[in-house]
Amino acid sequence: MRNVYFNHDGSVDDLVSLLLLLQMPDVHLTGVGVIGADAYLEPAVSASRKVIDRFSHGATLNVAASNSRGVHPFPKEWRMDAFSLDALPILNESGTINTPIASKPAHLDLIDKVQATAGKTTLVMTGPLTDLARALETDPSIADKIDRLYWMGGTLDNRGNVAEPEQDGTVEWNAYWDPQAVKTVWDSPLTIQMVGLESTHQVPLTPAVRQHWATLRQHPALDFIGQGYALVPPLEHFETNSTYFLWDVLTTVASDTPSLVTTKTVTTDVLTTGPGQGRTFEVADGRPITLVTTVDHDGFFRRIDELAQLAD
Ligand code: AGV
Ligand code: CA
Repeated sequence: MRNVYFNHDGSVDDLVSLLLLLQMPDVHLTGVGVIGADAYLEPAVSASRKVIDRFSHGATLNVAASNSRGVHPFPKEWRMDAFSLDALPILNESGTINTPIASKPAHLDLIDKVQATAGKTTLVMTGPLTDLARALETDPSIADKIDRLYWMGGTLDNRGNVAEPEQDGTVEWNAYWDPQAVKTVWDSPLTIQMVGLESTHQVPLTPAVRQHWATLRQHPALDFIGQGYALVPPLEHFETNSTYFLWDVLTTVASDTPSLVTTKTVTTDVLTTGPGQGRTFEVADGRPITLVTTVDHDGFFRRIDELAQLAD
């Protein structure tokens, strides 16, 4: 069994990632932290607890709420999705929540769970890196107990997904929310696998993908996935600022089934000031990371189906 600690930010693909992590036969999920970045914190924490109640096969876990604050807030419209996810009937059949809230904020919970776990822990993070940066600042020794970080964030091709004033279009949102946190993690000894926008472009949410999930809705986890992705815009005629990709799900599934992606080692750095702040870029003599480059599209979607059906 691999120990995994998951820190996410409550968007549709973050919660689907949580659900899938709970199905992976070789994963022992040791903890979950939620940061109020791309979602309001309360519904994101609540929905996470309900996903664990409904889909964890009885494993006991708790959910730590983050008190981290970002530099550049996410659009309110996107953050509202967590209220809808939290209200989905499939998460509310029992009317009660059993999974407790952890006693400490997410960055301290991360330290506690990593230190209390025998052997090493793999980190999967699908939001900003703020909680990890704060954890490393509080207790740098956790780096010795972290096997690897899988992070959804950044892009190395200068095609960002932030459409806001005072930035230059080269930056990915999770990096933009807290650029200094990315730099702090880059300056740490952790082994990093980055899933940036260049690979997630290969797995857009499309009407065909939605239709496929609709035909499988007799499986509760695929019903949840279909309901969740019904809240957000697919890639139809052309890509807009709001078009959804399977960003976090690719990161999570690739952490468990590496054969679905190809990777390359690159040396990189992070900008923390000016209109490109949060930009991750290649540079000779930079910090080595593993970048996911291509995805087996059909194999990826088949793996989601397989994992989700383990929740039946
Ligand atoms: O940049 C991708 C990250 C992922 O972690 N998030 C959404 C995913 O959870 C931010 C984001 C970028 N574009 C978005 C985002 C959009 N159109 N709607 C909601 N969130
Ligand atoms: Ca996310």
